[in-house]
Amino acid sequence: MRKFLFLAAGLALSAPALAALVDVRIDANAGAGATVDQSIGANEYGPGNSYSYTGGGGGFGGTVGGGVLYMESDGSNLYIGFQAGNALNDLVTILLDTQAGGYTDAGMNDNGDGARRASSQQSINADDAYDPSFLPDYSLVMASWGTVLFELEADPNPLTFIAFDGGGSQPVREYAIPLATLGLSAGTGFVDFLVAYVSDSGFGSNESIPAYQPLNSGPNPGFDAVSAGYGNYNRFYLPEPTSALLVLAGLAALRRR
Ligand SMILES: [Ca+2]
Ligand SMILES: [Ca+2]
Ligand SMILES: [Ca+2]
Repeated sequence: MRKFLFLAAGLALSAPALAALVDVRIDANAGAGATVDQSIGANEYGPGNSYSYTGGGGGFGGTVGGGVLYMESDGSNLYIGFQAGNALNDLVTILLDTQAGGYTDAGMNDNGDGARRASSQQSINADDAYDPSFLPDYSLVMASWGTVLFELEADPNPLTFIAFDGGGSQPVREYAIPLATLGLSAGTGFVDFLVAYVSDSGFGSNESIPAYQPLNSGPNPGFDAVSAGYGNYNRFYLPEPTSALLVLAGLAALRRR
């Protein structure tokens, strides 16, 4: 019911009120997931691979800013595909908001390794603000050495390790996360996310998915004490007939105007 009310309200609002939520994709095929084979096949992530999200910024060469993030789901897993826009030398940090509550950069601090640093800090010396509606619960980091999943925790606690895969494929990386691991269940809910790109030492880039002009148009935040932060985020809806039909009906009505 909470989601129904949110969707109904969202459809009634003008675009600027939703500016921080940039791209919304809806999984319209509950039975079809992706295949984790480090290759993006035709129609693997929705029709025409339309369950995709692009970014902005090129301070580290466009690996994330010129990259594409894909999502798919079936009854068991959330599938995340990433097509790098350039060499994957640094840490592609995908913050996932799947539950009520969550964390801010200012409230996390884990320097145990580069992936923990990127997940809890992004640019190491600045508090990188997110949109107030975006409070991530998990972080998936893709690097040349593989992919690692954490549950986020508040400072002074270390992040909770969940899983590691040592496959270092590029330019395409695919990974599956059981829905239950993210506190999700088949047929309900959505995943909000943003992607940052940070060096192992915590030197922040100006690249992000989705694009966020204040960050993307400036220099890399690097080791600075001030960052433009990540003011935008995206959403992927798990298949849920009622909500999906409601949104599609709303979009169709808008197109007819
Ligand atoms: Ca699907
Ligand atoms: Ca694939
Ligand atoms: Ca930070």
